[in-house]
Order: sequence, then structure tokens, then C-alpha cells
Amino acid sequence: MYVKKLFTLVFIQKENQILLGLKKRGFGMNKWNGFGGKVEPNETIIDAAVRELKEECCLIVKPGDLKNIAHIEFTFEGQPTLMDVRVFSTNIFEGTPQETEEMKPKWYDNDGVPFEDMWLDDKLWFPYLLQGKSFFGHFHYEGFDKILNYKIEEQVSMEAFYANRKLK
Ligand code: 6U4
Repeated sequence: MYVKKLFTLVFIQKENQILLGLKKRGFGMNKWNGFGGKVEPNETIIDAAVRELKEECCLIVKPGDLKNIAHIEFTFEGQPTLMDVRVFSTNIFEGTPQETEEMKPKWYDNDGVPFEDMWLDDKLWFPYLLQGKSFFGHFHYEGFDKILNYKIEEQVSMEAFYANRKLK
């Protein structure tokens, strides 16, 4: 049995661009990533997503404007933790991205995403994100630089995915 930990990951999009942040410390340091972090006790997932986005790049979004587009699980060979990452996207936001202690934000063209400086799994599922598709993914890593196995399953919607999961 895994010990599950909940995380959020938010992608801000406009026209043909996506906002990424260079992580300046901690897990995933020096990688370009979406904005997010741990869901705190007594906090909803969506509130955590809004909070982390603001803390990491100073953008404001309304909870209702965040669309849940994916559920990604990460496991690591020999480790008991399962990272349960809830992924959201929106093109409705207020403010201008600002650099913070944790992240340096930058807009990238959809066809210029810097996969060589991102988590290995990102290039496998970004096509879904960029085409507006919903999906469930599971990636099993050995260390941080090798994916031992994975699956990606496109979903009609995340609401349908969670409804089906409950039935099982
Ligand atoms: P601290 O530094 O304790 O405040 P916190 O910001 O709460 O941490 P952090 O930065 O550890 O949490 O969260 C990790 C972030 O990285 C989450 O948004 C999920 C995301 N993430 C983790 N593995 C990923 C992966 N393989 N690919 C990816 N994002 C990943 O695209």
C-alpha cells in the first residue's frame, strides 16, 4: 500500500502560449513546471490550487475558472509515497506573472515548450493538455531521471473519471 500525498498543478494558457515557472528550490528544482504544491490539511484541492498559483507567480484566478483536466499519479521505485497530482488549466486570470522566491515565470509558445528542462513525463502528456483533452496518467520512476513504466488514458471528462472510480 502506498501513502498518498495530494498536490496541485496549474497551467495558465493564452492564445497559443502557456505559462511555465522555473522552480528555484525544493522538489523539481531547475525544472520548468506548472504552478502548484501540497494540499494543506483542512484546505480543498481547488483552494490549494488558487493559493499556490498566487504564492508562486502572483496571478489571481477564481476557483470556478479552474478546469480540472487531469489526474496524474507518480510512484518511485522502492518508495512508499504516491504523489496524487490534480492538474488544472484556465485562460481566465488577473495580474501579470511575477518572479517569486520559488518560481521564475515565463510564457512559452505551445510549439516551443522546453521539454529538455522539464520532468521526463511532461513530454508524454503535454500533447493532451495543449489539445484541451482530459486524461488519467500514472508514471513509475526509478530515481528522478528514468520512467520504468507508465500509462496515459484519455478521459471524456474528469467528472466522469471520478464518478467511474467511485463505482469501482
Ligand atoms: P514547499 O517547497 O514545501 O512549499 P510545495 O510548494 O507545497 O512545497 P512542491 O513544490 O514540492 O510543494 O510541489 C511539487 C509540485 O511539482 C506540484 O505542483 C506537483 C509538481 N510535480 C511533481 N512531480 C511532477 C512531474 N513528474 N511532472 C510535473 N509536475 C510534477 O509536471
